[in-house]
Amino acid sequence: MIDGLYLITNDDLDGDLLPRISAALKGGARVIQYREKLLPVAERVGEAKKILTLCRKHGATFIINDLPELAWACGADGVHLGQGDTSIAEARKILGPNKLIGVSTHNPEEAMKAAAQGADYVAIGSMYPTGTKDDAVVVGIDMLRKVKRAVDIPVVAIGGITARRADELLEAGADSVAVISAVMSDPNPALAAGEFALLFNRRVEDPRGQVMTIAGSDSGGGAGLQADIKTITLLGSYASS
Ligand code: TZP
Ligand code: MG
Repeated sequence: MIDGLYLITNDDLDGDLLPRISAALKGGARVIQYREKLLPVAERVGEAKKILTLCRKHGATFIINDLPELAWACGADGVHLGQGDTSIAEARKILGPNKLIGVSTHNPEEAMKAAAQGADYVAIGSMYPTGTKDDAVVVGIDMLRKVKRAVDIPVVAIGGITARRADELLEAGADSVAVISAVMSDPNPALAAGEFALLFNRRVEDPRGQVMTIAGSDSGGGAGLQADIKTITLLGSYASS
């Protein structure tokens, strides 16, 4: 299942990758992609299995970047392929019909091709300038709208996304937003992930319960009934006063 906050890992320079992922999952990340380019592949299997265990604990989806063989070896839910990686057909042969295959795209043509070849979701980026990927080209939010119109599989927006910017991506139709630095480089990954996760509550079909606030009125909207109602709504509940 690809929706909500999609967190991609970065290089584990400080040796604290697992606690950071665990915190992000507690904050509400729904998908974790293990994107490790430095460690020898044989050493990635053990780390990937540990991340898988964390994902299972939180009911999150676990995706491996680049390598279908690694996804298969560690029991992940799927693989994410770039335009120059293994073909979708080859990945499908390795992973079988039930695993997820995601593909990085940059325009509707690439997205439609990926969908026709059996991709389960596409990523489209870069939405904004990013310092995380050297060769990322900004395609912008209008390209997200075009890709969303072109395919009927989930569309993940990626590249330079912050919690403040995510709002307009959700409005443009993103099913999920993928981030690295906004969560992995934050001193508090749980809080950072939580900020994103709250944004997706607007898609909850039925409010999660009803909450009545008993408070004074603050016409500035920073406190009182007005602030409470905003908070309750962000939490996905139905507010009354
Ligand atoms: N693919 C396109 S942009 C990007 C990748 C992997 C980097 C995303 O990182 P950040 O820090 O969220 O901009
Ligand atoms: Mg790749």
